[in-house]
Amino acid sequence: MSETTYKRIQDLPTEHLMGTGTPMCAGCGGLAAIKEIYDIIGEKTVFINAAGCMTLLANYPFTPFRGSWLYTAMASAPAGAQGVRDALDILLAKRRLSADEDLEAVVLTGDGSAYGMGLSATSGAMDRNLDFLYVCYDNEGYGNTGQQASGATPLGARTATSRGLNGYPGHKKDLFAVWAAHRPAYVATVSPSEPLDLARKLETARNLVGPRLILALAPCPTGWGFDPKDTVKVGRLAVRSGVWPLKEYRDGVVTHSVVPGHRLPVEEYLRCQERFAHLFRPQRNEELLREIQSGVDGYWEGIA
Ligand SMILES: Cc1ncc(C[n+]2csc(CCOP(=O)(O)OP(=O)(O)O)c2C)c(N)n1
Ligand code: SF4
Ligand SMILES: [Mg+2]
Repeated sequence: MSETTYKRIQDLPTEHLMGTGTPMCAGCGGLAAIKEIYDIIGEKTVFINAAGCMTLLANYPFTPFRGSWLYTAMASAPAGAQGVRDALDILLAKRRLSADEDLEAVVLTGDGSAYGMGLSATSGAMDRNLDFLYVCYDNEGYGNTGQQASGATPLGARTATSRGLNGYPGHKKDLFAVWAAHRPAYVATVSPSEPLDLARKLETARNLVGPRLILALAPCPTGWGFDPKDTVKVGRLAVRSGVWPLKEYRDGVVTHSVVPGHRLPVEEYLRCQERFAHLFRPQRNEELLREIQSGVDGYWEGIA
Protein backbone atom coordinates (compact mmCIF):
# COMPACT_ATOMS: atom_id res chain seq x y z
CA MET A 1 0.00 0.00 0.00
CA SER A 2 1.38 3.42 -0.91
CA GLU A 3 1.93 6.06 1.74
CA THR A 4 -0.71 8.25 0.06
CA THR A 5 -3.37 5.52 0.14
CA TYR A 6 -2.59 4.82 3.80
CA LYS A 7 -2.83 8.54 4.66
CA ARG A 8 -6.14 8.73 2.82
CA ILE A 9 -7.55 5.88 4.94
CA GLN A 10 -6.19 7.36 8.17
CA ASP A 11 -7.73 10.73 7.34
CA LEU A 12 -11.19 9.41 6.45
CA PRO A 13 -13.96 10.58 8.76
CA THR A 14 -14.95 7.75 11.10
CA GLU A 15 -18.40 7.26 9.56
CA HIS A 16 -16.77 6.13 6.27
CA LEU A 17 -15.23 3.17 8.04
CA MET A 18 -18.17 2.10 10.17
CA GLY A 19 -21.32 0.16 9.59
CA THR A 20 -22.48 -3.06 8.03
CA GLY A 21 -21.92 -1.78 4.51
CA THR A 22 -18.12 -1.87 5.06
CA PRO A 23 -16.54 -4.83 3.27
CA MET A 24 -13.74 -6.91 4.85
CA CYS A 25 -10.33 -5.74 3.59
CA ALA A 26 -8.14 -7.78 1.26
CA GLY A 27 -5.27 -9.44 3.11
CA CYS A 28 -6.99 -9.24 6.51
CA GLY A 29 -4.80 -11.18 8.99
CA GLY A 30 -7.65 -11.44 11.49
CA LEU A 31 -9.82 -13.15 8.89
CA ALA A 32 -6.96 -15.54 8.03
CA ALA A 33 -6.66 -16.47 11.72
CA ILE A 34 -10.42 -17.03 12.10
CA LYS A 35 -10.49 -19.18 8.98
CA GLU A 36 -7.65 -21.39 10.28
CA ILE A 37 -9.34 -21.61 13.70
CA TYR A 38 -12.79 -22.39 12.25
CA ASP A 39 -11.35 -25.16 10.09
CA ILE A 40 -10.34 -26.90 13.34
CA ILE A 41 -13.15 -26.18 15.78
CA GLY A 42 -15.89 -26.50 13.14
CA GLU A 43 -19.60 -25.97 13.14
CA LYS A 44 -20.53 -27.47 16.52
CA THR A 45 -20.05 -24.03 17.96
CA VAL A 46 -21.95 -20.93 18.97
CA PHE A 47 -19.85 -17.87 18.17
CA ILE A 48 -20.54 -14.97 20.52
CA ASN A 49 -19.16 -12.04 18.58
CA ALA A 50 -18.66 -8.54 20.00
CA ALA A 51 -18.77 -5.49 17.72
CA GLY A 52 -15.65 -5.18 15.56
CA CYS A 53 -14.44 -5.97 12.04
CA MET A 54 -15.42 -9.65 12.24
CA THR A 55 -19.03 -8.72 12.97
CA LEU A 56 -19.18 -7.87 9.27
CA LEU A 57 -18.78 -11.53 8.42
CA ALA A 58 -22.45 -12.05 9.22
CA ASN A 59 -24.52 -9.81 6.97
CA TYR A 60 -28.13 -10.97 7.41
CA PRO A 61 -29.26 -13.28 5.87
CA PHE A 62 -25.77 -14.36 4.80
CA THR A 63 -22.99 -15.81 6.98
CA PRO A 64 -19.95 -18.01 6.35
CA PHE A 65 -20.47 -19.70 9.76
CA ARG A 66 -22.08 -23.12 9.45
CA GLY A 67 -22.95 -23.17 13.17
CA SER A 68 -24.63 -20.50 15.29
CA TRP A 69 -23.64 -16.87 15.77
CA LEU A 70 -24.73 -14.30 18.33
CA TYR A 71 -23.91 -10.60 18.27
CA THR A 72 -23.17 -8.73 21.51
CA ALA A 73 -22.08 -5.29 22.63
CA MET A 74 -18.31 -4.77 22.97
CA ALA A 75 -18.22 -5.24 26.74
CA SER A 76 -20.55 -8.22 26.94
CA ALA A 77 -19.35 -11.18 24.89
CA PRO A 78 -18.20 -13.33 27.88
CA ALA A 79 -21.51 -12.57 29.62
CA GLY A 80 -23.27 -13.70 26.43
CA ALA A 81 -21.17 -16.88 26.50
CA GLN A 82 -22.36 -17.55 30.06
CA GLY A 83 -25.98 -17.34 28.88
CA VAL A 84 -25.31 -19.66 25.94
CA ARG A 85 -23.41 -22.18 28.11
CA ASP A 86 -26.16 -22.14 30.78
CA ALA A 87 -28.89 -22.65 28.17
CA LEU A 88 -27.01 -25.59 26.65
CA ASP A 89 -26.43 -27.13 30.10
CA ILE A 90 -30.14 -26.83 30.98
CA LEU A 91 -31.13 -28.51 27.70
CA LEU A 92 -28.59 -31.28 28.37
CA ALA A 93 -29.88 -31.78 31.93
CA LYS A 94 -33.47 -32.00 30.65
CA ARG A 95 -32.32 -34.46 27.96
CA ARG A 96 -33.70 -32.18 25.28
CA LEU A 97 -30.16 -32.20 23.86
CA SER A 98 -27.97 -35.29 23.68
CA ALA A 99 -24.26 -35.13 24.57
CA ASP A 100 -23.53 -35.50 20.83
CA GLU A 101 -25.49 -32.36 20.11
CA ASP A 102 -23.65 -30.22 22.66
CA LEU A 103 -21.99 -27.08 21.31
CA GLU A 104 -18.87 -25.11 22.27
CA ALA A 105 -19.38 -21.47 23.35
CA VAL A 106 -16.74 -19.45 21.47
CA VAL A 107 -16.28 -15.76 22.20
CA LEU A 108 -14.88 -13.89 19.20
CA THR A 109 -13.68 -10.30 19.70
CA GLY A 110 -11.01 -7.88 18.65
CA ASP A 111 -8.42 -6.40 20.99
CA GLY A 112 -10.65 -3.41 21.77
CA SER A 113 -13.00 -5.72 23.65
CA ALA A 114 -10.45 -8.27 24.85
CA TYR A 115 -7.88 -5.82 26.25
CA GLY A 116 -10.29 -3.09 27.32
CA MET A 117 -14.05 -2.79 27.15
CA GLY A 118 -14.78 -6.48 27.77
CA LEU A 119 -12.01 -7.23 30.27
CA SER A 120 -14.22 -6.97 33.34
CA ALA A 121 -16.77 -9.43 31.88
CA THR A 122 -13.88 -11.72 30.90
CA SER A 123 -12.40 -11.63 34.39
CA GLY A 124 -15.81 -12.43 35.88
CA ALA A 125 -16.29 -15.36 33.49
CA MET A 126 -12.89 -16.75 34.54
CA ASP A 127 -13.78 -16.30 38.22
CA ARG A 128 -16.87 -18.44 37.58
CA ASN A 129 -14.70 -20.98 35.71
CA LEU A 130 -16.97 -20.68 32.69
CA ASP A 131 -16.35 -23.41 30.12
CA PHE A 132 -15.66 -21.33 27.01
CA LEU A 133 -13.09 -20.63 24.33
CA TYR A 134 -12.13 -16.98 23.78
CA VAL A 135 -10.67 -16.12 20.37
CA CYS A 136 -9.18 -12.64 20.15
CA TYR A 137 -7.82 -11.36 16.83
CA ASP A 138 -5.40 -8.63 17.80
CA ASN A 139 -4.94 -5.92 15.18
CA GLU A 140 -3.68 -3.55 17.88
CA GLY A 141 -6.39 -0.94 17.55
CA TYR A 142 -10.08 -0.20 17.04
CA GLY A 143 -9.89 -1.27 13.41
CA ASN A 144 -13.56 -1.14 12.46
CA THR A 145 -13.87 2.52 13.39
CA GLY A 146 -10.63 3.70 11.76
CA GLN A 147 -7.78 2.30 13.93
CA GLN A 148 -7.97 4.36 17.08
CA ALA A 149 -5.53 3.30 19.84
CA SER A 150 -6.60 0.43 22.13
CA GLY A 151 -5.00 -1.29 25.14
CA ALA A 152 -3.17 -3.47 22.59
CA THR A 153 -1.51 -0.66 20.62
CA PRO A 154 2.29 -0.90 20.76
CA LEU A 155 4.65 1.90 21.72
CA GLY A 156 5.36 4.30 18.85
CA ALA A 157 2.57 3.18 16.48
CA ARG A 158 0.66 5.89 14.66
CA THR A 159 -3.07 5.53 15.08
CA ALA A 160 -6.07 7.76 14.37
CA THR A 161 -5.80 8.98 17.97
CA SER A 162 -1.97 9.05 18.20
CA ARG A 163 -0.86 11.20 15.31
CA GLY A 164 2.02 12.99 17.04
CA LEU A 165 5.71 12.73 16.16
CA ASN A 166 6.25 9.78 18.49
CA GLY A 167 3.02 7.92 17.76
CA TYR A 168 1.32 6.05 20.62
CA PRO A 169 3.03 6.95 23.91
CA GLY A 170 1.80 3.94 25.92
CA HIS A 171 2.79 0.27 26.08
CA LYS A 172 0.86 -2.74 24.82
CA LYS A 173 -0.97 -4.44 27.68
CA ASP A 174 0.19 -7.98 28.47
CA LEU A 175 -3.16 -9.76 28.03
CA PHE A 176 -1.50 -13.18 28.15
CA ALA A 177 -0.26 -12.40 31.69
CA VAL A 178 -3.62 -10.91 32.72
CA TRP A 179 -5.35 -14.15 31.69
CA ALA A 180 -2.66 -16.39 33.22
CA ALA A 181 -3.04 -14.54 36.55
CA HIS A 182 -6.60 -15.95 36.70
CA ARG A 183 -5.23 -19.53 36.43
CA PRO A 184 -7.56 -20.56 33.58
CA ALA A 185 -7.39 -23.88 31.75
CA TYR A 186 -5.32 -22.59 28.83
CA VAL A 187 -3.85 -19.45 27.27
CA ALA A 188 -1.95 -19.36 23.97
CA THR A 189 -0.67 -16.82 21.50
CA VAL A 190 -0.81 -17.74 17.80
CA SER A 191 -0.16 -16.19 14.42
CA PRO A 192 -1.98 -17.04 11.17
CA SER A 193 1.47 -17.00 9.54
CA GLU A 194 2.44 -20.05 11.67
CA PRO A 195 -0.48 -22.40 10.89
CA LEU A 196 1.02 -25.61 12.34
CA ASP A 197 1.71 -23.96 15.69
CA LEU A 198 -1.82 -22.51 15.59
CA ALA A 199 -3.39 -25.89 14.77
CA ARG A 200 -1.60 -27.69 17.62
CA LYS A 201 -2.68 -25.05 20.15
CA LEU A 202 -6.29 -25.14 18.93
CA GLU A 203 -6.34 -28.93 19.30
CA THR A 204 -5.01 -28.54 22.85
CA ALA A 205 -7.58 -25.86 23.68
CA ARG A 206 -10.59 -27.77 22.31
CA ASN A 207 -9.74 -30.82 24.45
CA LEU A 208 -9.72 -28.84 27.70
CA VAL A 209 -12.61 -27.64 29.85
CA GLY A 210 -12.84 -24.18 31.43
CA PRO A 211 -11.75 -20.72 30.30
CA ARG A 212 -9.34 -20.87 27.35
CA LEU A 213 -7.84 -18.00 25.35
CA ILE A 214 -6.41 -18.09 21.84
CA LEU A 215 -4.79 -14.71 21.22
CA ALA A 216 -4.08 -14.33 17.50
CA LEU A 217 -1.89 -11.64 16.00
CA ALA A 218 -3.91 -10.04 13.20
CA PRO A 219 -1.71 -8.12 10.75
CA CYS A 220 -4.06 -5.45 9.41
CA PRO A 221 -3.11 -3.92 6.01
CA THR A 222 -5.62 -1.10 6.41
CA GLY A 223 -4.80 -0.03 9.95
CA TRP A 224 -1.07 -0.81 9.90
CA GLY A 225 -0.36 0.43 6.37
CA PHE A 226 1.16 -2.36 4.31
CA ASP A 227 0.37 -4.03 1.01
CA PRO A 228 -2.32 -6.75 1.49
CA LYS A 229 -0.05 -9.24 -0.28
CA ASP A 230 2.43 -8.93 2.61
CA THR A 231 0.18 -10.16 5.45
CA VAL A 232 2.03 -13.46 5.89
CA LYS A 233 5.41 -11.70 5.67
CA VAL A 234 4.45 -9.15 8.35
CA GLY A 235 3.15 -11.95 10.61
CA ARG A 236 6.40 -13.90 10.20
CA LEU A 237 8.53 -10.83 10.91
CA ALA A 238 6.56 -10.26 14.13
CA VAL A 239 7.53 -13.76 15.30
CA ARG A 240 11.11 -13.80 14.00
CA SER A 241 11.96 -10.39 15.45
CA GLY A 242 10.59 -11.53 18.83
CA VAL A 243 7.86 -8.87 18.88
CA TRP A 244 5.08 -11.52 19.02
CA PRO A 245 6.21 -14.44 21.21
CA LEU A 246 4.46 -17.74 20.50
CA LYS A 247 3.73 -19.32 23.87
CA GLU A 248 1.18 -21.13 26.00
CA TYR A 249 0.10 -21.33 29.62
CA ARG A 250 -1.15 -24.54 31.21
CA ASP A 251 -1.23 -25.78 34.83
CA GLY A 252 0.65 -22.72 36.07
CA VAL A 253 3.52 -23.13 33.58
CA VAL A 254 4.36 -20.89 30.60
CA THR A 255 6.25 -22.45 27.68
CA HIS A 256 7.39 -20.91 24.42
CA SER A 257 6.49 -22.98 21.37
CA VAL A 258 8.91 -21.02 19.17
CA VAL A 259 12.13 -19.42 20.39
CA PRO A 260 13.71 -17.50 17.51
CA GLY A 261 17.33 -18.73 17.43
CA HIS A 262 18.67 -15.61 15.82
CA ARG A 263 16.19 -12.80 16.38
CA LEU A 264 15.88 -10.34 13.49
CA PRO A 265 16.25 -6.65 14.37
CA VAL A 266 12.83 -5.23 15.29
CA GLU A 267 13.42 -2.53 12.66
CA GLU A 268 12.78 -5.13 9.94
CA TYR A 269 9.27 -5.59 11.31
CA LEU A 270 8.63 -1.87 11.87
CA ARG A 271 9.96 -0.69 8.51
CA CYS A 272 7.36 -2.50 6.42
CA GLN A 273 4.43 -0.71 8.10
CA GLU A 274 3.34 2.86 7.50
CA ARG A 275 2.16 3.19 11.10
CA PHE A 276 5.85 3.26 12.09
CA ALA A 277 7.10 5.34 9.12
CA HIS A 278 7.62 8.43 11.31
CA LEU A 279 10.33 6.50 13.19
CA PHE A 280 12.42 6.46 9.99
CA ARG A 281 11.36 9.57 8.03
CA PRO A 282 12.19 12.43 7.68
CA GLN A 283 14.88 11.32 10.13
CA ARG A 284 15.43 8.30 12.33
CA ASN A 285 14.01 8.50 15.85
CA GLU A 286 16.97 6.69 17.42
CA GLU A 287 15.74 7.08 20.98
CA LEU A 288 12.35 5.48 20.33
CA LEU A 289 13.78 2.76 18.07
CA ARG A 290 16.24 1.86 20.85
CA GLU A 291 13.44 1.80 23.41
CA ILE A 292 11.31 -0.53 21.26
CA GLN A 293 14.24 -2.86 20.58
CA SER A 294 15.31 -2.95 24.22
CA GLY A 295 11.73 -3.76 25.30
CA VAL A 296 11.83 -6.86 23.06
CA ASP A 297 15.39 -7.79 24.16
CA GLY A 298 14.36 -7.43 27.80
CA TYR A 299 11.43 -9.80 27.28
CA TRP A 300 13.60 -12.58 25.83
CA GLU A 301 16.40 -12.07 28.37
CA GLY A 302 13.73 -12.41 31.07
CA ILE A 303 12.69 -15.87 29.92
CA ALA A 304 16.20 -17.23 29.22
C1 LIG B 1 -19.48 0.70 23.75
C2 LIG B 1 -19.14 0.87 22.31
N1 LIG B 1 -18.31 1.88 21.95
C3 LIG B 1 -17.97 2.03 20.65
C4 LIG B 1 -18.49 1.19 19.69
C5 LIG B 1 -18.14 1.41 18.24
N2 LIG B 1 -17.30 0.36 17.75
C6 LIG B 1 -17.78 -0.65 16.97
S1 LIG B 1 -16.59 -1.70 16.46
C7 LIG B 1 -15.41 -0.80 17.29
C8 LIG B 1 -13.97 -1.19 17.22
C9 LIG B 1 -13.71 -2.45 17.96
O1 LIG B 1 -12.31 -2.67 18.06
P1 LIG B 1 -11.78 -4.13 18.27
O2 LIG B 1 -12.48 -4.82 19.35
O3 LIG B 1 -10.30 -4.07 18.38
O4 LIG B 1 -12.17 -4.88 16.92
P2 LIG B 1 -11.71 -4.45 15.43
O5 LIG B 1 -12.63 -3.37 15.00
O6 LIG B 1 -10.30 -4.01 15.49
O7 LIG B 1 -11.94 -5.69 14.65
C10 LIG B 1 -15.94 0.29 17.96
C11 LIG B 1 -15.18 1.27 18.75
C12 LIG B 1 -19.36 0.17 20.10
N3 LIG B 1 -19.89 -0.69 19.24
N4 LIG B 1 -19.68 0.03 21.42
S1 SF4 C 1 -9.45 -3.03 9.23
FE1 SF4 C 1 -7.88 -4.63 9.52
S2 SF4 C 1 -8.80 -6.19 10.89
FE2 SF4 C 1 -10.46 -4.90 10.04
S3 SF4 C 1 -11.19 -6.03 8.18
FE3 SF4 C 1 -9.64 -4.51 7.54
S4 SF4 C 1 -7.67 -5.65 7.53
FE4 SF4 C 1 -9.17 -6.84 8.75
MG1 LIG D 1 -8.82 -4.37 16.97
